[in-house]
This record gives sequence, C-alpha cells and structure tokens, in this order.
Amino acid sequence: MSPTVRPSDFDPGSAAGGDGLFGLPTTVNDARVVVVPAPFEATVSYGDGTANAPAAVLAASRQVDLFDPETGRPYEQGIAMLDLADAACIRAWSDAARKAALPVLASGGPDGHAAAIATVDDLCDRMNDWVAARSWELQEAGKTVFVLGGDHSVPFGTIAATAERHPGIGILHLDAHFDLRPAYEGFAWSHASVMHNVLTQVPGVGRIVHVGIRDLSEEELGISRASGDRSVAFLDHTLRERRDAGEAWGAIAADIVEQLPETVYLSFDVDGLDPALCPGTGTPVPGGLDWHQISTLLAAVARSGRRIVGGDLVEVAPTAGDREWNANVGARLLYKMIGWSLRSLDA
Ligand SMILES: [Mn+2]
Repeated sequence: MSPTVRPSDFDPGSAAGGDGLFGLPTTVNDARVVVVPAPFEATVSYGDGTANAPAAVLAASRQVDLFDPETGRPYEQGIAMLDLADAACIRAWSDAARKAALPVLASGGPDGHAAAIATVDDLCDRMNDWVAARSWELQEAGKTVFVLGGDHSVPFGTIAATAERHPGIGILHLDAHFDLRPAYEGFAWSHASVMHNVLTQVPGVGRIVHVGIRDLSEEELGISRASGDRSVAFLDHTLRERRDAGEAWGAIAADIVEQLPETVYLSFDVDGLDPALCPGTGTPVPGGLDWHQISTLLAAVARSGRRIVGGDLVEVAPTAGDREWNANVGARLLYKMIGWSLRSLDA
C-alpha cells in the first residue's frame, strides 16, 4: 500500500507548516499509520502531567525533520493523529478518575476507599473500551496504530486489539519499571500493572520482553520468573554489566531481538530512557538506555525480519520552561518507532 499523501505543493525539506502530526497534511483517512491520543493519567503515583503529552508532542512534532537518515521517508506513507477533540472524553474521564484517586494515593493504599476505587476502575474501563474500539476500527481500515499516552495504563486496549489480530505476538517493553504489579495502591488498571494485566488477560500475547528495568519489586521479579518464559527480562544493570565486560551493544541488541517472536508490538515507556532525555516523566529513575542504544535496538528488530505491527509511547510529560525538551524527545521517539515499523512491514 503506498497512498499518495503529498499534495504537489508539500515540500518535506521545508519547516513543516501543516497542522497535522509532524506538520504533515495527511488526513486520518489517507494515513497508513494513525496515532491515537490518550490523554489519561488517573493513577499516576508521583509526578503528573502526562495527560498533556498528546497536545505537546503534536506541537513539538512539527519541527522534526521528515527525512530520517536511518529509516528514510516514513512520512511518504502517511502519518496522522486522531483529532485531539475526539479524545476529549478521555481527558474528562482522566480528570474525574484523578479526583477520585487522589485521596487513595494520599493515604497510601486502598483501605477504606472502596467507593473511590470502584469509581476509578469504572472510568479506566471506559478508557480501555474507547482505546480498544478506536484501535480495532483503525486496524480494520488497514491502518497501523500507535497510541500516545497518557500514562502506561492507556495501551491495554490497543495491545488486546493487536493481539487478537496477531496471536502469539511479542511485546518489546522498554521501561524503567516492570509494570507487573497485581493492582497498585488498589487500582486494577494502574499504570504500574499494565503488563500484569496483559499477562493475565490477553492470552494472544505470547511473550513480553522487558528491557531497561531497574526499579522493581521482588514480587514482580518473581512473577516474571514464574511466567514460564512469557515474561523475559533484560534488567538495566545486566545490560550495563555486559557492556562493562566489553560486549558490543549491537550484540546485546541482537540477543534481545532473538527473544521476540516474528510479530512485535512496541510498548515504550519513556522512563526506560536515561532521565536526561525525559526529565518531566512521572517516575524517573537513574540509569536507562541512551538515544543511540534505543535507535540501534529498534533497527535490530526491523532488520531481523520481524514485523513491528503497532505500539505505544507513554509517560512523556511536558514541563514548562525547558523549550519543550520532553515533548521534543517524545516526538522524535515516536517518529523513529513509526519509521522502523514501516521499514519492518515493507521489508
Ligand atoms: Mn511503564
């Protein structure tokens, strides 16, 4: 599929002047890749602001150069984001759920908060249904779907929709955290539980390969180890030890890729990166992967012959006064993810 998405007067080398994602004039109908904005952060436990990411990443994306020396010309295939106004319901549910969640978070646990937790769970259910329905419809129309959070609770519906189409799919999960907690602070759909919910409720996911994990509970490590290889972890310190022992990152990346099945979904929590690249994110942790390591890893997935059929970018949190650095990195990361996805699908 190679739709023509460039009107004759569109110059990809000029500063993008369009209103769309990456400054492109592409409509959702004409796009091959559609980004679903999910401005939702009901249960963030530390810093907030990730619900502002879709608008901020959209704004920052307009100054990303469209030609990418690694992935080529992903824009030619058409990339568009659903109208943020269409996701206004998500923001409203997030605000209502956040209001209900704050007293629970402040008291550090669920005791005595059954009604508030039920409210939050219900609003999270609605968000999950909305994201799953949008993802499924767009995939039905032949689109490749990426979700832009919001916190890490948002992609559950997309993962479920994508796994239904591609049984046995693997998730490449880049994150500082395992997100394997069986509910967190009482919330079934917590950002810290998304991979646990995937393991227990999405049988179509054959394996999760976690990379960069460095802030975890002993219980989560136990859940991963007891998963019968459905959860395979490359903890951040083990990656560091291998590099310190002289192993090249390319060889380590090949090892990670080897653990993935043929069809891959990317779940990218920006806090998997060095926090210098995402200082605003809600739960930053020292350590993590640098920009080139991530780029090399995504390239290795695509070049291995595996197909990247979708993904999400979550926990980007714009902050004031930093020239929108968080959103800038987020926009560039999203473009790399989409670019390598398209390369992998067209190989
Ligand atoms: Mn996460």
